[in-house]
Amino acid sequence: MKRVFSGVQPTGNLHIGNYLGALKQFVELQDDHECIYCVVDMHAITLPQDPKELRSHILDIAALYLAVGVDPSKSIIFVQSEVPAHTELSWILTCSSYMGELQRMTQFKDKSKGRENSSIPTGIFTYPVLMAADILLYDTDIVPVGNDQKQHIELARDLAIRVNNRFDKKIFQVPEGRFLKEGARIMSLDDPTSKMSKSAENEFSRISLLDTDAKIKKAIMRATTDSDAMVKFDVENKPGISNLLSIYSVFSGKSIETLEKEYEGRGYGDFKKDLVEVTIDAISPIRSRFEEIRQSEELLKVLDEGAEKANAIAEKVLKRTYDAFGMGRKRK
Ligand code: ATP
Ligand code: LTN
Repeated sequence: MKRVFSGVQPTGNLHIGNYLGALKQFVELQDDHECIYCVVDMHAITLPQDPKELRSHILDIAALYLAVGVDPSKSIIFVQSEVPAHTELSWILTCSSYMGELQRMTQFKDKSKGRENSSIPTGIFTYPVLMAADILLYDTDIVPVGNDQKQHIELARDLAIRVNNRFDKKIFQVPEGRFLKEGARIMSLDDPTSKMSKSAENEFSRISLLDTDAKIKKAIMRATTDSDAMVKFDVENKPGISNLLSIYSVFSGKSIETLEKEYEGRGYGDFKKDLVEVTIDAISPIRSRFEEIRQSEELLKVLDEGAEKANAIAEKVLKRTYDAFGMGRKRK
């Protein structure tokens, strides 16, 4: 069975972009793959987090994994900082990476824009190396993520190939990204030229998986569209309605062409009203399952067991890497 690994940062509640780009794939893959899903709290601290909120968000994300349908009897679910090998491998990979390749990462460029070198946190610079360590530590074949992570996956591949070539031996499995055709990049509702984000200031720019029905309705009814009122998919000229069409399509299972036909000549009002209904139908069961799981002792047990299993796999790969590099003393 091929192995799958992915992670989500505990920096806030998940939105439908996270769900449609990443989590939906987590669930689809678990029947015929060996899946490992991580709550990446080490990544979250690349920017300052309130300690109490971070602790709470870690459990929120783990509960959301379960609420969307990740099944702990099939998949391993764990918290990154509970497996020390992530930071250990990250250092080794840091010593195999170049400043130039990290400087080219668009996420780093975005997050450091307008700042002097002296005030750019080192963590946002080396973040993709830690992500590569996450992936390579489990001999991962497939990494299901949204489109925004393409460049980071490419770096993980480059680092794996570089180390393998250096020792002329397969130390690391070379992973591949898995991106969905629809949903891989859900855009912001108030600015459809930038991606929907947990951290954007305007809460109506996103739909969170834990939003109330009233909030979902308000966000969709307010969503930016153009003035010609034609329900047509055209990302370049009609980015707002195209984004809403993508969301409608993945939640309803209907193709974009079918939806275009259905709403021909009917304007945006009808379309948005129906989209509200489709979105609420998809999200409200997740919300009610979340409430139950988040309070349960079961959640803590799942994470304890997950960390134990993850540690066992990661230790082996870390030892293999230490042996290749000649680190420490030889042990059995
Ligand atoms: P944000 O920028 O929204 O604060 P993030 O990108 O920093 O969040 P994560 O929470 O770690 O990050 O992302 C989890 C998963 O969700 C990743 O696989 C990422 O590619 C995916 N993802 C994030 N935003 C979107 C989006 N707008 N559309 C599709 N997938 C997304
Ligand atoms: N950088 C990712 C989160 C992440 C991840 C990973 C995803 C950290 N480590 C390993 C897949 C595999 C993001 O979405 N911001």
